[in-house]
Amino acid sequence: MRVTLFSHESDVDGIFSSSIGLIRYPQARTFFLDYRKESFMKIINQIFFSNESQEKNLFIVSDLGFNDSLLSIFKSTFQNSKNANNEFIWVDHHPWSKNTIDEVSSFVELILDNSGSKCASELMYERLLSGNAYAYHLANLAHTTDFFTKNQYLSPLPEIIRYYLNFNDSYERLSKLAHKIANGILWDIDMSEDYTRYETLRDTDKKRVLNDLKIKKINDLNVVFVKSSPYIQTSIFSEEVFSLTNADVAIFYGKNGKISIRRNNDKIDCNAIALNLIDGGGHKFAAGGTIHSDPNQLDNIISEIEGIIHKLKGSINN
Ligand SMILES: [Mn+2]
Repeated sequence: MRVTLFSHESDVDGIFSSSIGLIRYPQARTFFLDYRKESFMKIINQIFFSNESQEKNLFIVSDLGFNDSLLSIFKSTFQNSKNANNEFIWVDHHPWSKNTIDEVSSFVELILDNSGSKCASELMYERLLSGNAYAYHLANLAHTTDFFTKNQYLSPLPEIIRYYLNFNDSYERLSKLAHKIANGILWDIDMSEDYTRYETLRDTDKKRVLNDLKIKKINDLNVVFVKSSPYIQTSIFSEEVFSLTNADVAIFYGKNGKISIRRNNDKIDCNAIALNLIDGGGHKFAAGGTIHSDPNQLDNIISEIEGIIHKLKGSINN
């Protein structure tokens, strides 16, 4: 059987989901994707071209929410491929629309959790390796990272992942990392050397970014706007930003209009804001998307976020 694993590229949960898949299927090919349409088209292409192979295919997608705008193309791809005797498992903890679930559930085994209490790695563990002590440990570490519970130590993998995403060969680097983790290696000499290089780049960028912070009061929220950097791991850095500013919400913005949202308390859900952005998604603690307005003007970013928060707070208070 040919096994292909598609997983989220940008965090511990995504990489660990893939590693758990690799413990179960060491022969699997791995793909690491983001939320752009092109990424989802990679899934569709892989499924489409596999129909020609004689061997049976198993496709596992993990830690990626569904892109509803691609529903009909996914549906026909699944349908054709099912006829070729292929199998699909989609494991996810982001919210799925009822319509999508209804439309795809006869082609795909859906392992979804929308309780907001599990990460994708835990669902992968339960579905693929229930009872395996090492996979359980990985799932648990991913949970600690995803839910910011800080109840156990994790080597600086979130930052190593952030660092690797900056390279042209990020795919090879992430894939190697996922294989190491599948083999029980959570830290080694290569990671240690990479981390030292990374720290220099990160600290230079941190200084620059902290000089440019903007804080704005929107309704009852203090919102801090922070320039993002490819060398800064947003969730970890957001804690530093919160302790410096005592803001309720942090909006990290990049040149391309990409926004990451983190919160300091439960006054607002990050994904509620993100759902008003282009391709927005995520969960209560962390979410992201792309703004509609010109991303080169901070004022535009601020007023778009302001509009969204007014809308959300208005609909709650009135
Ligand atoms: Mn996740």
